[in-house]
Amino acid sequence: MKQLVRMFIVVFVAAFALMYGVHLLNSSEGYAGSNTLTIYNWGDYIDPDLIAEFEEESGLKVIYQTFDSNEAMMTKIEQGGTTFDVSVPSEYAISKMKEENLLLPIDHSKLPNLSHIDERFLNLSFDPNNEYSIPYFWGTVGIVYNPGMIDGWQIKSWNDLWDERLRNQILLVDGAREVIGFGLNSLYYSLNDTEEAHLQEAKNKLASLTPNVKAIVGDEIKMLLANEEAAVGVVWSGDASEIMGENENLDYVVPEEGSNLWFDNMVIPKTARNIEGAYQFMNFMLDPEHAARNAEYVGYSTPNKDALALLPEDISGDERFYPAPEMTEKLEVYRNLGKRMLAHYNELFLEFKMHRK
Ligand code: N2P
Repeated sequence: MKQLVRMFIVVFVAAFALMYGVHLLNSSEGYAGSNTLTIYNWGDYIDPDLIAEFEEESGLKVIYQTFDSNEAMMTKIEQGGTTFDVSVPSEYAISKMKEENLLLPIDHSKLPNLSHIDERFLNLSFDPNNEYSIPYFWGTVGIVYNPGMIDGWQIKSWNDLWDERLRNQILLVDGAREVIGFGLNSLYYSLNDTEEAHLQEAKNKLASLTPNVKAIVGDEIKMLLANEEAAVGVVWSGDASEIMGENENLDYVVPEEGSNLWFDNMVIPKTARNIEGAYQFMNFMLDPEHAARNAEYVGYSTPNKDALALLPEDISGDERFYPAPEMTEKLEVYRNLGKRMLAHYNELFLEFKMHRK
């Protein structure tokens, strides 16, 4: 009997220890030991072969998680409980995260491959001297469209989207800044406008676009447009380039009223556990050969000048995706409008989405 009790205690203690261990692992999401590196990136934003190669080269196991908007990413990091070692916010999010003390400063001496980045993408106003962020991809927001599905019509402007020939033909990227931004741009306001009257005007104008909007979608927007499920999409440039690689009938335009120029950069969140690993990964991605392969795979534009030189001419010479500096002059970069105004943009976007239902 005594033996039975002892056995029971041993089993009980072992089960408890196991449960406690599982709890410890779960309580800090993503963290599974010092030989791991946790990356939090946009969906469809890396060539998976590069992750495998990095794991082999570094001996680290990569835990890879994705997000589909800056807002979702920031909320998750702000809430805590995560151990992301590297993330890839856009410029206004970087500025906000800096303000909220969510990022670690970056030691450039640990990134010898930073020398491959084109100066044009360094030292930008959202992060002077790249103290907290390292360029990953850049691009524009625009309209990808299928002229064959709309009688050969060449779309040129945001205002074209309201044309009744586009009934139920438009797919929109699921982004608050993007949608409110083009609403403002269609009225010739800045996409950083904070005047309430202008924002309400944009909201009402967007509400009147509803009959033309087929859906607001995430990364599946590429598949839907490539399969000709809709004639028009409001997308990030790199998505357009990928769609056009799948279906030659499509074209991409940055609307004449103006649009967004964006920069996504790698950062080390304050929550990082493997800082050395984060540097190793960033330096790996800055290597020209890796950056070129990544750009070719995901379709986005690389800020790495030595990677650009390795890309085939039909990619690097395509002005729709590698516009010359004078072509991007009239475009606007999203500014960090402050916590309250950014929340207000999100609300307006949510109201627009509800209005559709
Ligand atoms: C990739 C999303 C790119 C984000 N799926 C543009 N900032």
